[in-house]
Amino acid sequence: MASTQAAAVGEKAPTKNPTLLAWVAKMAQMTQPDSIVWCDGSEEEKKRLTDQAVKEGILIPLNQQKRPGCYLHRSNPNDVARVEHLTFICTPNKTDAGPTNNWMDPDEAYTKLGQHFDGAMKGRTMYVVPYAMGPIGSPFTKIGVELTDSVYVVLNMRIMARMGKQALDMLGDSDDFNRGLHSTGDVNPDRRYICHFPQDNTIWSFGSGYGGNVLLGKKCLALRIGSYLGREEGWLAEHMLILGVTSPKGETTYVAAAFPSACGKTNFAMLIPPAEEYKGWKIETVGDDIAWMRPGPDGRLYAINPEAGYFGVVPGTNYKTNPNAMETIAKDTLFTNVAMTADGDVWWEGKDGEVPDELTDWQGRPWKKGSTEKAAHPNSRFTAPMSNNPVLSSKANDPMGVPISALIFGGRRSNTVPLVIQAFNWTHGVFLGATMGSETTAAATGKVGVVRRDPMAMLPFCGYHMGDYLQHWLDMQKAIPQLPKIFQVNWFRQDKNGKFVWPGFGDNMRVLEWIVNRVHGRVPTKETLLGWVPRSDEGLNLKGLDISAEAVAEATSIKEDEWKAELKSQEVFFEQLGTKAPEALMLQRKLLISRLET
Ligand code: SAT
Ligand code: MN
Repeated sequence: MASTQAAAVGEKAPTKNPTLLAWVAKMAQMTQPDSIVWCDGSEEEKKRLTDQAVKEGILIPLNQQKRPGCYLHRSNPNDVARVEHLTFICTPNKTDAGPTNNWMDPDEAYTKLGQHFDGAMKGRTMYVVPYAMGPIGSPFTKIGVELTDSVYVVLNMRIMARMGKQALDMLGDSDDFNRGLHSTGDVNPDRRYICHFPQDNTIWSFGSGYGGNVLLGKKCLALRIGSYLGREEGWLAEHMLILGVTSPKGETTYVAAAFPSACGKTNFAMLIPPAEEYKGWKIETVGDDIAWMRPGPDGRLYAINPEAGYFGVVPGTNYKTNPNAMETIAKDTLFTNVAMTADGDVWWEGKDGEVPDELTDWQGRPWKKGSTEKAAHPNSRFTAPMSNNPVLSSKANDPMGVPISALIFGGRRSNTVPLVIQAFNWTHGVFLGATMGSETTAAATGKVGVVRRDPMAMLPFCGYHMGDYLQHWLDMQKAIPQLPKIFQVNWFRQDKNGKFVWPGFGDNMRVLEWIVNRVHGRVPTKETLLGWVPRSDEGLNLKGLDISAEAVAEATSIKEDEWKAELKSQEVFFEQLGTKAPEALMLQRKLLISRLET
């Protein structure tokens, strides 16, 4: 059986890569699929697999007049988000994974998951999905191959990555590729594991069919394995959007910004500036979730978006919050766990227009207006090709990436953190990123709305010891002769009635303009104990902004009692890192404490 299968792998394979062939054969021997299909990424293949998914009820065609090329997928209700408690970093030593990751011994993990994978694809097809994270031919780009028994995964991967023949061609005969194995198994949360083996460049994911658990190029390769490779190879894999902002004078500045999942990265990356006050300004998207950054030949830090599509949060998206996203998802989009209207269109909480009287909810049940239950799941998602984005940057496919002038760290904080701060220098900026806190969202299972420390928005995505990761950030200073400036932002501050004080969305352009001006040394600033902030006279452009002076004051305020509590919580985090807490960051902490006390 084993050798017949190996032969079959070789016969139909569109490659002669011996390492790849041997690995596929070995995985097939373990999982025992009925057949093996090598994906080429063609249109013909897309049509064939889509038709098949529709026949099997995995995809529901939407109204093709209203949403051409769009389909709805309903996941198992027990499988609607990333599962951080079931996600493991499997390094030989526990300390290499660090205190912020779940750890499993690699031998134990291979054995344990091996038992689940054993025969898991009987009666199923194994799809071999070669994919490139990054533009084909770019020195930044990494190749992965995902073996999966889910046609939904294949159809998502062809949107999210450069998938198929192009990736296989780029790989050639090299053995340098990420080995990803995925089976939906029986979608049982008790048998669900997302395991990363950084030393083996391997990912095994079992028992889920959802998003970041199974589209292995995204969080698993581009961030967890990516961050590990980045440290070894001297670059940064970050949970950051990348955008270019062009002024009316034609000057383009690129920034990268880290926010936790479901905190508006996609909205910020596609922002439309206020029409009146920002005539002639333009924002263009390079990426909405992940940045791979390395020093370029001119000494600046260059970034690519390794992805080719967006896996964005649907609820709250509308023509006011993000018109470009609405255009992006108008065609050729896969929707997961949204509601459906009677005429076969999609609906979600926060969509434009009247709430329909009747819908089919995300679980396929009848839903009536006024129901206390949400019609769309709060973590329902769209998967859309980035080529649909009306403001896609012409540099999104540039193999050299874009030069980054500013790095921004933003959490979701209803208090404490002011609207915008510029760090005093690189080390202080790393401190600001390291001490980020954010209120949890529906992007991961667990309680929503509790503040947790989320350094650089990488808490769930750092593939090694968080202390080493922060030290790597500090060390990068020496490798980048022209350092980007570092900023911290918070769009989510609330007043005492729980109302957001800053309007956010398009008006975040005002903060971005200040950041751009600071980068180019054009505006004066005010020093505070936390960092530099906009001056009240020559600071943020508030022209035409429909909010009170008090609200702006509230959004930008620094309250010392809140900061005393914040420092306590930061202390707990640093203590967790033990001896690996970088000395330079501990000194930053001490300096901040002394500034607060004097
Ligand atoms: O990890 S997902 O891709 O499911 C989305 C996210 O949490 O950012
Ligand atoms: Mn993300």
